[in-house]
Amino acid sequence: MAHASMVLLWEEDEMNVQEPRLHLRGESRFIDDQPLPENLLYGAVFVSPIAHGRLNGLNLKEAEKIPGVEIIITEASIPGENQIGSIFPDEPLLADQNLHYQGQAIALVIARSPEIASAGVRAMQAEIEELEPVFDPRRAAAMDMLICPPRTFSSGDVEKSWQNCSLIVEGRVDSGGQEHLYLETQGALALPTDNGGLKIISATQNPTLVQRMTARVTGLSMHRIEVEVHRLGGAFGGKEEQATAWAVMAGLAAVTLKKPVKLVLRRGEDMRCTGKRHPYSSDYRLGLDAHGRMLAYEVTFYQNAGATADLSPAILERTLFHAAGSYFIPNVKATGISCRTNLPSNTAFRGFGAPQAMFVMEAAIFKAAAAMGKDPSEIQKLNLLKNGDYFHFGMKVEHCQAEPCWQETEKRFNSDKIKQEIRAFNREHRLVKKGMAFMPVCFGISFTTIFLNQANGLVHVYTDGSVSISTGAVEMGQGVNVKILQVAAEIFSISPERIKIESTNTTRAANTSPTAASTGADLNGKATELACRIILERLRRTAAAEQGHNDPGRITIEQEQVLDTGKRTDLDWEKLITIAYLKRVSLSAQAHYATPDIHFDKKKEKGRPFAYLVYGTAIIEVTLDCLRGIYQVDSVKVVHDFGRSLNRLIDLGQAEGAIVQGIGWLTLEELLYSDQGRLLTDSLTNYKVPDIYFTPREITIHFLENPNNPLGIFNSKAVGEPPFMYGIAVYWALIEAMRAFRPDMEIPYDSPLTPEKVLLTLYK
Ligand code: LUZ
Ligand code: MOS
Repeated sequence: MAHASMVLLWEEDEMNVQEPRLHLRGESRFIDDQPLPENLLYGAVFVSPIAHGRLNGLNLKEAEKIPGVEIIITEASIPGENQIGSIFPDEPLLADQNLHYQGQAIALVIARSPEIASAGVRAMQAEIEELEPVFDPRRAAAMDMLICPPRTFSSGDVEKSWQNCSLIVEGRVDSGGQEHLYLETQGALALPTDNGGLKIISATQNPTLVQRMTARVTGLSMHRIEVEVHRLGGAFGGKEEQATAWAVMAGLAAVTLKKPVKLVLRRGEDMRCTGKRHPYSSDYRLGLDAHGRMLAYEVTFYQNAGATADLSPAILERTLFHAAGSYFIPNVKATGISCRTNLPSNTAFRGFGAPQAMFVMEAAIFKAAAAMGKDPSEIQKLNLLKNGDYFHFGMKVEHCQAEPCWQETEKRFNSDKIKQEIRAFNREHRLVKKGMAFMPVCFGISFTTIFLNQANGLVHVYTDGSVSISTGAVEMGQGVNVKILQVAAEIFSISPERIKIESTNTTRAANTSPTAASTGADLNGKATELACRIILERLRRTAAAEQGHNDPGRITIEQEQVLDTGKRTDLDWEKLITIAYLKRVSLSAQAHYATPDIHFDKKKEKGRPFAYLVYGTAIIEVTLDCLRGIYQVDSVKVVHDFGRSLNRLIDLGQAEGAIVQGIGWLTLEELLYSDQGRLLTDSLTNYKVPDIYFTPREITIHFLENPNNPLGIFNSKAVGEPPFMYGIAVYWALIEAMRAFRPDMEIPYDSPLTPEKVLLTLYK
């Protein structure tokens, strides 16, 4: 089937790009924009004002007196289990006696208006005995406050290798957290149903988790709880696990009162109460030979998990998988320690632990390069993964695109010339300096939790020839709905206008995995493909019978025409559907897809956890004002392996967005807390994200030709997360510019490199 049609689908067929258009124009309906049911009640949450302590009493009297306050729900009024932890049961929905972070939910006030609910919250008082909080992951580790036992992934023998190294560098590297800043804050609308059950409209990446946890907390069975998800206003991982609490609270209140309940967080609340990207503090030791070949790498990651497990163990696991970045190092020992601290529980965020690992690897390379007087890119290039290498977790490197991407980047963007120009510029300018750095990325695609790599798709063809598709994929602005629509249009060879992607709903797609790990289009697209093929096969048999033979192998459908041995018949799509219906042929199918051949042995810490890997290389150039510490990103130039892109415009948008978000993580975005664990940067006036002025002047992304990736949908490659890590180059580009101004400066290995930190470092 002509691939051109797919590109047209996007570029010319306006009908079918409604979703992104709505988003772009601000016309998407979020939870807060839903039409309001009658008798709607509103929730507000009373949260812990301290980071660590004991709750000795709660005074509800004043709040209960306020007219319009309907009920105040505490842990004592929970009918089922007060527990929403999914990896470990360590997370009560509403606090019991133990308070573990500022912002932890203690009680839920339900009232006739949002204002009354907030007034109710303000009127509440808690009797609290304060305990000493811990915020530093290393301190937590020293106190043995761990989320789970440490894990070590290793290959070769680092201990024996140090003696073979001609250079060993070591050090400590820190990277900060990151606020997701999805446009739509956390929220849910819960509606009681006739049968004593619930319908919850939730802004979640994980409708099945909301369903399961609401069942656990309310005591209802899962089949009584229908979770419906419309298009989200962004998520970035922030709604993989942490959309759950608010949806469960709304659901709990709705079943308790038998009335609809809405709970939507305000921006400040959302920023203060929900978790972020995990800050990491890490120690490494890297050994190299005289040429700069990396021989041994030992690294220990202290992950600041916050107060509960949430997804931290899975995130730490991905950190360990990506410890060596895009490089082959024969001896690796990577240890991950998930540390429990008195902060809101940190959670999934685009990259899921991999960016933190790769930042440490790049820091080690930078330090080694500085010690050897080499350009870091020499070491990077020399050590890139190649076919036939093994990852330290035992997976063989195949179809490797690390070197092709690197070489294409050098060639296409003439990196030698860029370097020369920067040197010339820096010679001529005293107070303004430029810098550049490379960043190769290698990112594994699949949930590292193997069982999550499954999806199902439900396809109905209606008698007018229109098609309805339901999967577990959640559209959050990443374009997964358009991609799934393309899959069905391609398999049936029909106009995309005939196809509708339905909302994500647990009644139509059961037992779903979160839309996460960049796998949404692959897993749900493949399930959709299988379901469409089942129906297509029935249609071909129907057409064969209609043609007077019984050889479905002769029948094809091309652009809505039914062909027999390549020749046009008088059947078209609509006629064929009508005939199939009259002949009592099923026009619906459901299919299940599970990624084949992935496995991991957690005892040996070896296996083949990924369906495939995504590769690419970026160059980032910056200009630094050495008097003020302010800087701009001049360009980002990338060669990226999209496989055979399913939709170039969507993929480009994902890559550009990820790159800018990655740059933000390493530069402007700084989370500051009071010494009592209160988030100080809880609004957009004091938490800076890249805006249109800070966005790189130029982002050029070249699509590497790579048509063969059978485990990606239609040979494409997953795109959501991998480009995030190109942003890491900005840190080293800035350091290069700083060193051009002050060669003897002490190099900071502590992200983010805010303008303030640049200035203080330059003039220390
Ligand atoms: N979520 C998850 C993820 O549960 N497992 C993963 O491996 C993963 N990877 C990236 C992003 N989200
Ligand atoms: Mo995720 S970090 O929800 O893919």
